[in-house]
Amino acid sequence: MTTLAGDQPEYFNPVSAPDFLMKDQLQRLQLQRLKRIVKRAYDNVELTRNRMDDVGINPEDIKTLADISKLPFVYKSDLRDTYPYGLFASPMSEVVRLHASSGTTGKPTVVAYTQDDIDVWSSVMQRAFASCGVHAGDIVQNSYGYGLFTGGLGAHYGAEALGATVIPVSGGNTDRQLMIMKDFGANALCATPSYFLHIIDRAEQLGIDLKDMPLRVGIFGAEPWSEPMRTHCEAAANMKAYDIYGLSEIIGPGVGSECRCQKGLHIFEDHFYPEIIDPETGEVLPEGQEGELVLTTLSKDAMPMIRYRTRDITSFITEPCECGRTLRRINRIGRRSDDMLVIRGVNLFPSQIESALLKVENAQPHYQIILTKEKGLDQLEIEVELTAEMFSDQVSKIEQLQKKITHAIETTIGISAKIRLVEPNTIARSEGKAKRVIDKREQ
Ligand code: DLL
Repeated sequence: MTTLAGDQPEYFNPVSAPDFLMKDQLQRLQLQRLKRIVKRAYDNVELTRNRMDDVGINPEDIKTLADISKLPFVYKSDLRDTYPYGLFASPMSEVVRLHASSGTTGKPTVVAYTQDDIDVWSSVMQRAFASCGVHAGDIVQNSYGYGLFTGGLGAHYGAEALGATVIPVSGGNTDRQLMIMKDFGANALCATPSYFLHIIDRAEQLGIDLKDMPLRVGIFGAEPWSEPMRTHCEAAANMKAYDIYGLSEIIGPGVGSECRCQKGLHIFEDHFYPEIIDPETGEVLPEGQEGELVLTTLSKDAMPMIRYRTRDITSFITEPCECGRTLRRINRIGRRSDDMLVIRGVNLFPSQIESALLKVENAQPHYQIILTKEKGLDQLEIEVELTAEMFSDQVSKIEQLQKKITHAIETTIGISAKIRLVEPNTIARSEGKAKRVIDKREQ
């Protein structure tokens, strides 16, 4: 059992108490909330009512938690088709906040919150911080973007509710971030992992050793990242790096979070009911099998999501966690079913490149995948950035590195790739989610 500072078991902390409910208590609460939210969606959202009528199911048919599998799914496209307010279950007079996620094409998808929804969101974020070992009195530098993106305000409200001091710096202006981090004494940092990578690089260029900073905890999420990346971040700043998961459609950050065991993410199941399904057939998979995460909001009033298809691929971890939390855990989300690239018939996920690069000494996880077509055949080129140090090295050393990277990547992905080493700082840095793929095949 991990303990709080002061040697109290974590479950003594009132913030974290709901993480330690007995299984039957939790399930009773889930069922009670599920019945209420299904009825609310049926009564107030036309799309839900029509879909449920189509399959001949009524809110009264939900008698057990297992009955959830009888309900129809909701897809991202449903948010687009009912843009902007078509899935709201509350009148606008009760909606206190809107957020939106920028779609890759056209209109964003809009999400809504009542004051109660904002309070639930703050409470789950508070629990997420607590499970990563952030306490009242800590100084949290919040480098998630503020605005329509849920990262900034989600982390902000959670950290304030916890009693921490928030620095609402948002993303970008990295030199200033570093100055603030040092001068204000930030001991926790919220950022996307790719932005933290950028912070590490910039610190190195400026001759700043992050290990001398008071940073103790990083709360990283909003995009896939890997175990080797964790090791890299933790070593660079002598800190602990935790994974936090969430999505706007469900609430924002705070759907799930790692605890101090760093072995998977606990889902805050009293508010978000998770299922893992076969993305092809839609069937619920046996516990432990990998598939698509489907989430139901159990207490979100303004915009209930019943069986929302996240497209995120993961699996449940079946053993209980050493931290004592009874909340179910999922494995890190390494990929989405829709970010799979098919190259010459072989499936490739960008996160595989990150893992391969981090296995090669002196290679940097700054990369970009460029896809083109030559004579009808897919061509895969991967640009990988050199460090300033390597760049000034002998040609033979650079060639050696190129060979090692080529080998590491080809053995990971199983097809040949052209590796192009590029000058330091030539690949665009992200202040939020990294864009790793440039697909020129359709143009
Ligand atoms: O990214 C919410 C968030 C903000 C989460 C800050 C964590 C921290 P969206 O912009 O709607 O919301 O994007 C949601 O991002 O379906 C996943 O594909 C991906 N994602 C989020 N967290 C993780 C993570 C925010 N820890 C989409 N690991 C999700 C992998 C993640 N992917």
